[in-house]
Amino acid sequence: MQEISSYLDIVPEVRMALEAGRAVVALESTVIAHGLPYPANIEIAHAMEATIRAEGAVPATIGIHDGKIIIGMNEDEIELLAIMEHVRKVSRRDLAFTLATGDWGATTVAGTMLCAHMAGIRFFATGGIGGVHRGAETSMDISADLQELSQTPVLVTCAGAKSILDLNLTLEYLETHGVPVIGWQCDEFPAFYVAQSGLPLSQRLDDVATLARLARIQWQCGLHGIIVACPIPSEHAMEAAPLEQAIEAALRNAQQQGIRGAALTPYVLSQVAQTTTGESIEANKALLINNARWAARFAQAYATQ
Ligand code: PSU
Ligand code: MN
Repeated sequence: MQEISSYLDIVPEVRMALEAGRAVVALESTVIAHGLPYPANIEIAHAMEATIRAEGAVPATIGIHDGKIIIGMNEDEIELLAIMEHVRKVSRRDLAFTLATGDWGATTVAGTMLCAHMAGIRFFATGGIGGVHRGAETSMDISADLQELSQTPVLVTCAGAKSILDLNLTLEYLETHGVPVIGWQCDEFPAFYVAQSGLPLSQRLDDVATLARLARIQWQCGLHGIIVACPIPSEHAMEAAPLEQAIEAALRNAQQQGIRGAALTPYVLSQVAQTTTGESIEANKALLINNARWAARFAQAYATQ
């Protein structure tokens, strides 16, 4: 029987950092392949890595190719994912399939958490998590990201979730499944492009030392994922009303065209980016870099605690 590690291809820089107990931050690849248009996707992927390095931590962009989970994709691999047409979107259910077929795969939040955990990485930066979709009471479309958070011990730094989702139901689901949602220097769940959602969080932290202590306790107690929700920096935040119009139009189009399941999130993201003519891409970039910076600081605080 093969070990898990025979499916992992951990680049030397990441391997050495992990062995030395240094700070490593995982990055997802679905945001590159399916979340943002070219060439913004590739610029942002590099900018996030550079931000993590500038904080003294090691980035590890995770993706799949040729039957291996790549932990620390190189520039060429990131470029390929960014331009390729047919990249599989890999959540938990897709991992074995993508490894078995040798396809290219971009990992979602769930897929990245799972692979990061296999490699021994505890910290992960992304933009927004998946969640409970609007209308989930009939469609049952609930992102596997939420289940993953309830079973895999990785801390996910994000800007909350997009209001293409039902954010209230998303928080309810997370509470039911025992996932802590920490407001990072904020009292409300952030709504991605918009700093506030009107939904209060009961747990707020302002300093990295307490956050690192919380993470250690969570994992020492055998508990699993943690969400740290960082609002988009105010100078890049968008106005809620036009965004809501763009989202509603995109959801109507999706319904008319019968777009459902795993294709729904990428479709709505691209429609919203088109109608907000690039403003949403700039905001997306700003919040991803902000999250990368904080995730690196959290990982550093944890490593040196
Ligand atoms: N939300 C975003 N941008 C993204 C995603 C979500 O604002 O790129 C991606 C993430 O990879 C997330 C996935 O894990 O979409 C969720 O997809 P689904 O709803 O099919 O689980
Ligand atoms: Mn879904």
